[in-house]
Amino acid sequence: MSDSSPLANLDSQRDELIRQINEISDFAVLREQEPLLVGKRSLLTTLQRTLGQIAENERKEAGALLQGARRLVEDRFNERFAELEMVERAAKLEADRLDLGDVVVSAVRVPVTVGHPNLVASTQRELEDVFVGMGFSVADGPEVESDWYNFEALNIPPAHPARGMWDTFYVDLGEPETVVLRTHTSPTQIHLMEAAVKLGDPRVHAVMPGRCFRRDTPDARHLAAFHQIEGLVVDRGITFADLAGVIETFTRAYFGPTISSRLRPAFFPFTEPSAEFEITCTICQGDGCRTCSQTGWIELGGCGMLDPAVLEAVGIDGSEWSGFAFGFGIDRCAQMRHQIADMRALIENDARFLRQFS
Ligand code: FA5
Repeated sequence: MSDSSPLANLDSQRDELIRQINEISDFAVLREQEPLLVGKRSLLTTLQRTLGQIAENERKEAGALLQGARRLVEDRFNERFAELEMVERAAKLEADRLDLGDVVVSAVRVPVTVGHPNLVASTQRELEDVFVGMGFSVADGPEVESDWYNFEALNIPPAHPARGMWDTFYVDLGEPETVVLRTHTSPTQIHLMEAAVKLGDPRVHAVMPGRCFRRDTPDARHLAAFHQIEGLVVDRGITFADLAGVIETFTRAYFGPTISSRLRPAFFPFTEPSAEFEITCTICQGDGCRTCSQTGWIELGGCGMLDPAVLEAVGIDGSEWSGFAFGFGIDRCAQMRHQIADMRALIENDARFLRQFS
């Protein structure tokens, strides 16, 4: 090939093109450079066009040389294309795999929380167990009551000052103050005694847990919607000693032998005599704290012997039958058993608090 031939530098031009191809390490760049390296705008295509300027006797050989150079460049280009395409695909797969990995990892990292009964519900069940163990059955009553069940049958006539003991939510059904959200579980006593009388045997030995409502301002030991467990025994020859024995047995069974309890004279219109039932405050162990208003004692409930007026209201002969009743706060029991300084924690749904009792 003469020095003046357009193909005089073909070998070095071919090597330069192969060097450029080798240098490219990015698939997108290689694709972008394709027209310049091996395509229509490439040096080899330009040289192809110069073949016409070469003397006819040399043209065939020149064409073969150019063809050989093109094949080498194109082979190297195709190899590099395949290499970089593979690298690109592997990177994409790796990115996809990482995405999936994240999902899997985050799914594993998120702790699986399993639900469990609320502390008040489990306390209610424990209290029921204690009383069932003492021979009581478990009954249940409506949360919406007529004025008669919540007050009148319990010896609290309209306008009686004792109504002030319970700040009541009324249900507006047209006639004012006739339907209430029950303020205590005591109306269930009336339902049970009525049912027993209907069956012709006034004997009852039952506890009645349930939700109650009062217009009480929530504080460390009060909620507006709370729970009580009512107890009722009607039989022949029941005395205050039976009541005191049941309360003492319950306290030891539920709170353990280290908790002291005491009965203090009190007034409830539906029991006579009546008492309030208190236990040592478990938050301060009796020293006095905010929860027990510095008294060292926490009131759990009220109790007493059934008032003859109540027996009469349900048609039970008070000269033949007698009985006692009690009503405790279930939330208050949970609070004291688990030393919860503020009862409002029971309804705040703070998972960190609730998890302690799973
Ligand atoms: C009564 O409700 C009577 N029915 C109890 C009773 C039953 C007396 C049978 C005699 C015979 P008292 O209002 O004191 O009583 O409430 C009893 C208990 O319910 C309280 O000691 C307390 O433990 C709980 N309690 C009352 N109000 C609330 C409240 N707002 N939040 C949480 N617990 C309460």
